[in-house]
Amino acid sequence: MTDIVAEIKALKEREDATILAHYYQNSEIQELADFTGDSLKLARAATQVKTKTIVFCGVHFMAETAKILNPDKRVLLPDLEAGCSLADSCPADKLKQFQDFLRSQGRKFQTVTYINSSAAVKALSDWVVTSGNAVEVIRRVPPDYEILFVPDKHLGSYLEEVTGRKMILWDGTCIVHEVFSVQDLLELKKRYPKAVTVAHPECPANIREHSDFVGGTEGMLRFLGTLKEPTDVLVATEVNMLWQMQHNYPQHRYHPVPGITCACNRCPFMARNTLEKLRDCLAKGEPEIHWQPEFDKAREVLERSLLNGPVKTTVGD
Ligand code: CIZ
Repeated sequence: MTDIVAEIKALKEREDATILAHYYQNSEIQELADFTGDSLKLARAATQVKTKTIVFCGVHFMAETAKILNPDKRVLLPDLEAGCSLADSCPADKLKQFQDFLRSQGRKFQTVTYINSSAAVKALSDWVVTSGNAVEVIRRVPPDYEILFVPDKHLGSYLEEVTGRKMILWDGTCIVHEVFSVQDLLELKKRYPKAVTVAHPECPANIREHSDFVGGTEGMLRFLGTLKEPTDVLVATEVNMLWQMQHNYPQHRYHPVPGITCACNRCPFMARNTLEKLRDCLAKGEPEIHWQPEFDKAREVLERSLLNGPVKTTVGD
């Protein structure tokens, strides 16, 4: 065990803390976390935590969600600047303006919001979805309502295809999934003709249409478990996911699909969390996510959407 890992473990004991880490965190952080998962799994895990403190190794909206679901716990995020391009693409005041405009046109709609959004945006929503429960939640929207889907237009268009529900789509994208190069994917397919391709639904349609499986990170892991033979797998999602794949299904060989401008697809926001910052936030008890007035309304929406009953249908199932 390296010195810093030993330090973090000792501080975790001292501070009575649980470490939750998203699959897009670097491997050292995932390795020492108590729970790893996608947003849905981690949001649910956050409600089961027994310790007084949760350290959320992920991005801001995820730590905020953990706090909203656990008002009495102290929730720490190693770097407060760990943001999200999707959340930034949909400011609450712009969403409110657009909702008011639709209402002024007499449109009857419900707002379905991807979890990659601020609490203020969640508070303006009817539903919050993750890549793991979006299909199930969209089936709960009454058929006589239109759906305003925010903020990810690619995930929204994928959900339109899967559910057959036409949606009004917000014009937001994830900077990581937006930049996969279809040319490089086709090159990789030539190099590994027997490979299967898995892509996240935040990818544009030109990547999804060349993929054998489209789904969130938990869905991807389940899919890999169904492959009978050791297989070459081309992966179009954040590159740290490969560690989790390798960890769970070491029999396959994983190849990241590169982005247009770089050799890998690493989320710069997720990468802001490091072992050093994790140690320091445990030692100092900050940065901490503090309760905000909009959390009360966001909590109602999150509980209704994420915690009510078991998830039966997931993206990619
Ligand atoms: O839902 C999540 O955690 C995200 C952002 C991606 C995924 O599919 O896990």
